[in-house]
Amino acid sequence: MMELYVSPFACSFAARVAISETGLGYDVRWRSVDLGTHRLDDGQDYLAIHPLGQVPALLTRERRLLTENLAILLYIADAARTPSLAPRDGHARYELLQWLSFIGSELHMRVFKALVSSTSNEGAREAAWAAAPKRLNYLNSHLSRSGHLLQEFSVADAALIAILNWARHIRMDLGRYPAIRSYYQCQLRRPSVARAIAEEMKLFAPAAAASNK
Ligand SMILES: N[C@@H](CCC(=O)N[C@@H](CS)C(=O)NCC(=O)O)C(=O)O
Repeated sequence: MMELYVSPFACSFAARVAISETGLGYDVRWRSVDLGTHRLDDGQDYLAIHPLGQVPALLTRERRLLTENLAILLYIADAARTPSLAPRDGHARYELLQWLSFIGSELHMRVFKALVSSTSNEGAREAAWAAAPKRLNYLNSHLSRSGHLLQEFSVADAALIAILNWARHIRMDLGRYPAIRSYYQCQLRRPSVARAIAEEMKLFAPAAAASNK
């Protein structure tokens, strides 16, 4: 059995969508991480598992720890032998890696991280807003020609949806990027995404209540 370390509406949301797409849920033990205290729901110290304290992390079927969204999403897709979720060869494989890398570095780290974090300073926020249009216009232009990042829904879409979930929270106006907005609205209706949102909402409410105490 795999163990997936997640936190509601963090970038680990992508792994939840991927698990739902593959039907591997029966083989996953979900471990909820409090990113404020770095404790698991049973009080265990998460830093002893992943020293960076970040989610997602995955204890694989082989009992080896994998970190980084890109690697975890590929592991899940490969474990399920679902080639459309992560093409195994040819140019599509490289395109998948290209988009996963773009989402992880250019969108998550360069733009969204400073905007969602409550501890980032004004300079970091300004730099993030300044970096946003070039990257979002590039993505918008790609999505105006295609309903998915690759030819079909892939784990790169799962990763992108996890990031776009934050747009409303940071008051990013997706109306300026109509193809991204309609892509996101369409993805919200996808059963795996709707299911992941419902599951994370159940985790989110108690976590939010605890942090307000
Ligand atoms: N490079 C990592 C980044 C993961 C990451 O930043 N996760 C955030 C949640 S979206 C996190 O765990 N933040 C808490 C922390 O850094 O302490 C990946 O791609 O998986």
